[in-house]
Amino acid sequence: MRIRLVATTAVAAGALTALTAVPAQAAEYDSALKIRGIQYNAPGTDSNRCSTGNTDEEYLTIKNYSRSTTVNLKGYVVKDAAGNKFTFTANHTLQPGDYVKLRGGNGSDSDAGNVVYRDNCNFMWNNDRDTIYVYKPSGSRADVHSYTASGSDSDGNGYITYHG
Ligand SMILES: [Ca+2]
Ligand SMILES: [Ca+2]
Repeated sequence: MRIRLVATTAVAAGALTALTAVPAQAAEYDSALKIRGIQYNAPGTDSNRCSTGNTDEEYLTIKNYSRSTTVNLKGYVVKDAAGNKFTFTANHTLQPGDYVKLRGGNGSDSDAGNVVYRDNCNFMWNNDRDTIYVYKPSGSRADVHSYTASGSDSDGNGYITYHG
């Protein structure tokens, strides 16, 4: 985040410290689970054929950033800008530092393998721009990030890192 100081002479040392301490993400939520990153554009030519397509190469990674709390994904909801929605319906525990890849397509969900499939062969995340919403089972928001391919993916590999 670039901060442009206009009236440099008027800025006291204390104010400058406060400015530089402001995090790049303006709105952060009190949530253990946040978005680690997203492969919004699956490598190769997109094909949503269930048998031979590459929807499973499009994935969202959600990580537990808490140092002490284990979280069950059951009841968590992911939405895109258009309102397409996926609900984690099965128990899947994320220990501190643990993560899950929510992949498109069909496959075997695995807690040990850190993967859940959307069981839908259509792509969810737009290749040009979209917004990723994560909601707690209570309905309150856990995390949200918007992206554009031109502005958020500088190396153009279809992957964007958020909380890392
Ligand atoms: Ca996509
Ligand atoms: Ca990238």
